Amino acid sequence: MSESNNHKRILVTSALPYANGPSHIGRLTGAYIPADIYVRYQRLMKRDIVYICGSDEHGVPITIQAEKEGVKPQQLVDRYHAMILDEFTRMGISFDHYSRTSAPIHYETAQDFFLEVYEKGILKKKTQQQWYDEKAAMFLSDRYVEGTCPICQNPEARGDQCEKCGTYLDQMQLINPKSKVTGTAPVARETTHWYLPLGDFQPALEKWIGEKTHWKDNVLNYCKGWFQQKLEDRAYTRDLEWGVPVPKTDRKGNPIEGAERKVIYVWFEAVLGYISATKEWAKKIGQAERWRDYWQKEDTKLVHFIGKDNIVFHAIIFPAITIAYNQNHRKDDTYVLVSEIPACEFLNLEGAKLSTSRNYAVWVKDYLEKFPPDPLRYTLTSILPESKDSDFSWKDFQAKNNSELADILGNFINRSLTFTVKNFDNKVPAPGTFAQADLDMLSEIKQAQKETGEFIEHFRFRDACKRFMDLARAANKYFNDSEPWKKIKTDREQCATTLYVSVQIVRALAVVMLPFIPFTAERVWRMLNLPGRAEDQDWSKIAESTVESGHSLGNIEIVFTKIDDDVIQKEVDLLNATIEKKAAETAAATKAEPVKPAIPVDDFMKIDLRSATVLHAEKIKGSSKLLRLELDLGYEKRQVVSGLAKFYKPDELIGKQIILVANLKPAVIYGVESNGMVLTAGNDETLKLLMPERNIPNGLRVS
Ligand code: B3M
Ligand code: ZN
Repeated sequence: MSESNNHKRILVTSALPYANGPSHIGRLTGAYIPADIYVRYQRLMKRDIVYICGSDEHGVPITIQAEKEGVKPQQLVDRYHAMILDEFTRMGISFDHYSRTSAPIHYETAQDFFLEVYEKGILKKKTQQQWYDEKAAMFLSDRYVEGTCPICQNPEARGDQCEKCGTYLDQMQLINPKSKVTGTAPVARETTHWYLPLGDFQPALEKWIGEKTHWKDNVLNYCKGWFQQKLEDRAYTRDLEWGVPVPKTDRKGNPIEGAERKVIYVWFEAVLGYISATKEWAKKIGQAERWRDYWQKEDTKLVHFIGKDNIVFHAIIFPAITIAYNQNHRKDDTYVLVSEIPACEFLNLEGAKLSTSRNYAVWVKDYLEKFPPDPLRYTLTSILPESKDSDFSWKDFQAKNNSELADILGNFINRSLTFTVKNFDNKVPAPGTFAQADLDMLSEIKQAQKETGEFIEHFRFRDACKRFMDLARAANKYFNDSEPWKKIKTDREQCATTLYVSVQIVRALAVVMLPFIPFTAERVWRMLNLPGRAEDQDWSKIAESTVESGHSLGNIEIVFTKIDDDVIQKEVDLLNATIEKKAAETAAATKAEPVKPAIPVDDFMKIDLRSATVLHAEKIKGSSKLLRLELDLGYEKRQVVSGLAKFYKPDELIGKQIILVANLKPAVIYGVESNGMVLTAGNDETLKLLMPERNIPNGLRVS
């Protein structure tokens, strides 16, 4: 997987976070912590690397939040852009440049890509139905409409994507759509958009991904799934006010009919944000054309760090747009395709799903008010959801801080340096003859440096983190076994050797820990009183470089403070309080209806409930609420009329098993005879059919 040898330079991107709220640890985990480790390591390897990111400031996630907060979208993104950047900075995420998609240079880039594919005739202009909210008088783009996912039945799938199963949806596929704006059921109305015919690019994409045999399974499996379903046309534009406008004229000045009030779909421009941010970076460093090296030279390794919900956009959509752009284009203005997509799975919190809307999260700014950044970086790295979802718990955080960072790493650094300062007049002593244990320890430094580096190159950050901590483990053992506190009295020379070797380990640790816990690394570097910064060192020379005998050490401080149980308990309580508050709110919102007067059990036994399967369902003419169902009760067939039309499409009911009140007197509803009643729960908004948990024979008596 490590292709660095074939590449002259590396461009690393982290997903552009929506500037619609503060960051929580889930956001931090997927795309930023691992990227930052990778980048810091590559810098130490002296590779040509640029790390790019920025705020994603368009799309419905922004406008919905702006409406919620009662501010203009621009005000919203200005506030959160600054806040998110500040949080990243304080967590030590070391972007070379952090831009934003409302920057003029981004508009230019996004419009240039649109025009390139538009003018080549690749885009298809089509008039199709979209969900329209009559009350709000607007088309419901993307997250403005929610409904049931046709694939996994998640009732809260969004108009663009189902978060639960990851399916990239066309909003018209949603079952029981509902407007997020007014809560009403939308109607289908025609509108015209430009579509990218993804299907036309499928052969090229399949061939290209076919060569990426080293990619992570999660990414490859997602892609395979989409290819199997066949890629379809995807709308490149939206009916929205907020976003990058569709250009009104092409590059020759000819008008583009129908461009008014249309913007480019956020995902089709946000991915180009990586390019515009690189352009901005190049300007910033005074080499305006430098961005081309990273985007337009084939020996660039482009690495996208993302969360799994963004895979389709980085592995299919962005490459498709790029292939479309490059087609029959000047050779000196074509773009590279992504080389690596180390996508992460999701992070859970104390065994439950993180949720911004329920405020069930650990917010970065809250965390930073109480703890330093490095223990969180370390904990998140050690539990990174690299191949499956993982879980953050405060207890685990405490254990990682106390038993690993403080007891192993911090302890070794402190005891070895303090001992040197006290017994050798603050100076690194001259070593005597190296015994086997000393030599073994010195070669462990080399081994740790090599293996940690290899893990990072292969995007195995958990293993890398463990490997670097193993060096500290080995160092502690070495220090214990050498017993310098005894040797100082019996064999001063051997004691000096142990301390000399220990100082070399501390130095090596400062560099090896840097990608993971950069703040601590620099502190340790200062304690060693070495010139420059830890981040300026050369990773590949860690084992060769030494701190000379006679060198004076700096001020030795405790590097990690232990965290007490009660401090951790407070955090756990805070999360529990959030859950309880939400539960109380939900309970209050669904106030229990009063229970009806008691009846003798015999009365209940008079009701004959039976299982039945829906054989056929259709709308009843003239009614918007009623469906006519034909049911199979095993021993007979029945016809019933039920008020399900608002909640279920006839087709989706066929084959479903339901529970029927089988001995109701027949009634005629809308001219159709109904012989029974289907059991449902919920109100006019939330109605659901009751169904057996698994299939049972039809006609079974239910009690
Ligand atoms: N803003 C989604 C997200 O924040 C989206 C990523 C864009 S990457 C180009 O998860
Ligand atoms: Zn789904």
